[in-house]
Order: sequence, then structure tokens, then C-alpha cells
Amino acid sequence: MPLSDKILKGFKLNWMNLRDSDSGKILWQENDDISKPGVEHMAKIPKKILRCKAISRELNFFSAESMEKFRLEQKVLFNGICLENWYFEFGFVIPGSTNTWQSLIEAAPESQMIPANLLNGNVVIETNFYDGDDLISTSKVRLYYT
Ligand code: 17X
Repeated sequence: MPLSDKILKGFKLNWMNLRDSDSGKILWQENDDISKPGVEHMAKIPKKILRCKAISRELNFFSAESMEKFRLEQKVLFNGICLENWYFEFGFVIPGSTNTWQSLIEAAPESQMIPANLLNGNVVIETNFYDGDDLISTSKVRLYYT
């Protein structure tokens, strides 16, 4: 079995939350593993999240296998058009460890936000999980802004 399949087999996203980083208020949280590949997940998000200057994400994950350079590449796809790219690096993962990874997602200063009613149901966040240059898994989440 290729190593990337072994890493995917031993990887579990336990929970994740998204907070408005100014207020610290949780805007979204989920225990369901939305990193699972092969299915399109869906998430209902309060539309006010689009006005947040910065969002703080906590991602709690288990990995049976070690990883040298665990990282995420994320695309915001609006009707298939990539509006934004996000890169996050965790680094070395201890085999058999459970980790909580906090990241800050800051709005691009010049970004004009498309209104929530246009975005609603038309945005997919594509997350590519990598160890270094090895793609481990790709997950897709379709967003509904409530
Ligand atoms: C999607 C919904 C709920 C939870 C997670 C996700 C996708 N996702 C992950 C899935 C698995 C593992 C890690 C994950 N991290 C994420 N995200 C959430 C979206 C991290 C990247 C986030 C992002 O791309 O934000 C861009 C943008 C922000 C708006 C406010 N200003 C800063 C940028 N954004 C959202 C952020 C959170 C929820 C919905 C968002 N919609 C947008 C957006 C949509 C269209 C155009 C531009 C921005």
C-alpha cells in the first residue's frame, strides 16, 4: 500500500470549529469528519462569517502515521472558479498523536465580498491534504450561508 494511502487510512479529523477571531465567538463547529474524500460534504454557515476580517480555525486530528510536513492547500471555488487560495502548514506529526491545530484565515485586504445570496450553494471549499509534496486526500465542502 503506498504511504499516502497508509497515512489517509490512519488519519481522522475528530472535530473542527471556526471562530470570528475578533470576538472569539464560535460561528461553526462539527464533529463529523468533513475531511473524508469521495463525498461532497455540506456546511451551513452564518452569512456574517463573510464580513469577518479574520477567522480562527481549530482542527483536532489523529494520525497513526508520522508525517514530515503535514500541510493544507485550500481553494474557494465559486461555480468552479477559484476565487481564493489558502495555504497552511502544520509540519511534523508524531505517529499515534492527536493534535489541535489553530490557524488564522485573514481576509485579503482588497477582496470585494460577493453577496451571500449569490454565494449560497455555489461555493465549494476544496481542501487538499499533503505530506510535503505527497497528496494524501482531497475533500470538498459545499457551503450554504444562513
Ligand atoms: C467549510 C465549511 C465549514 C468548515 C470548513 C470548511 C472548509 N475547511 C476545511 C475542511 C477540512 C479541513 C480544514 C478546513 N478548513 C476549511 N476552511 C473554511 C473556509 C478554511 C478555509 C476557509 C476559507 O477559505 O475562508 C475564505 C472565506 C473567508 C471569509 C471571511 N474573510 C476571510 C476569508 N470564506 C469562508 C470562511 C469560512 C466559512 C465560509 C466561508 N466562505 C468564504 C468565502 C466564500 C466565497 C468567497 C470568498 C470567501
